[in-house]
Amino acid sequence: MHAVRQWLDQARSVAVLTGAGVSAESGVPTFRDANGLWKQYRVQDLATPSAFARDPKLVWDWYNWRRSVLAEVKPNPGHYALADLEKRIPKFTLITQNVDGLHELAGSRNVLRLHGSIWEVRCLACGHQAVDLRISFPEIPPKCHCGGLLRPAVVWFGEPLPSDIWKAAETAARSSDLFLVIGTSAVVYPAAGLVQLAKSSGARVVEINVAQTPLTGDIDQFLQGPSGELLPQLIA
Ligand code: BV8
Ligand code: ZN
Repeated sequence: MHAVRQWLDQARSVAVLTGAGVSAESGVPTFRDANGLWKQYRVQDLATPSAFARDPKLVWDWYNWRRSVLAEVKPNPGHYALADLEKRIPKFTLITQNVDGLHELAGSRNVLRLHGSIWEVRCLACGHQAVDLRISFPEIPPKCHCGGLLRPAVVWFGEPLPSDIWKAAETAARSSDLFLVIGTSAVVYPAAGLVQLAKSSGARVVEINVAQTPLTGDIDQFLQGPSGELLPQLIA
């Protein structure tokens, strides 16, 4: 921990990649320990265009369950610590795989949302995209004012990431001298690939997770523990 604190003090540009683990202490189930109700589904079975085409109601039931859980939760000390860190480091980029919006709620400004937002919807017919905070709709699946079907404006498996956001994330990883990877199982690509990109560009890589991941053997420092506890200690 002491070494990482020193690296943070010396860092000119820091990039951070977060996953569902940073929201776990806010009470948001990660994908691995999702509510028993959805246990019989894998995220890859629900978060895909074909699942939505086959059964838009089932997919919306899942998203509405997640939105209703998220409507009750707050950012945790880990989110706030990252928002603080952003104010202290000359160049700081927060890259998140999460769609819950908790980083922004905690005050993070420069957030690259690789996988979109659960709080935005997009019309399949007219393409209109907007924030929609409703946790119950007049009908499921919800319809656009044009009559088209609305979908969650998130990136599903098999869908490309928004290219401008992905390019900004690559640039941030490549130009970082310290890369923090926090609360992710590092199995989803291309997001997880940012770690290797940072490493091969000369960054020091620090992982914060309650458990080891496929990355743990390849990085400079593994801080084992809940991010909601370790991050505030790191920036104290
Ligand atoms: C793409 C948005 C190409 C939706 C998500 C084989 C077949 C088919 C596809 C593929 C394949 N191999 C690779 C692929 C590509 C695929 C992929 O990576 N699949 C994986 C599963 C193998 N990727 C894609 O399809 C991507 N698109 O490649 O497109 C393309 C290019 C051009 C043109 C067309 C296509 C799109 C991927 C994005 C999918 N969308 N989410 C939604 O959220 O509803 S992914 C979703 O799952 C999340 O966003 C997140 O990214 C991922 C879950 O990962 P984590 O965030 O890490 O969460 P998880 O629960 O897994 O882990 C939690 C971690 O926290 C654990 O490590 C745990 O120990 C830790 N933890 C728990 N508590 C704490 C903690 N840590 C700290 N503190 C704590 N308290
Ligand atoms: Zn429409």
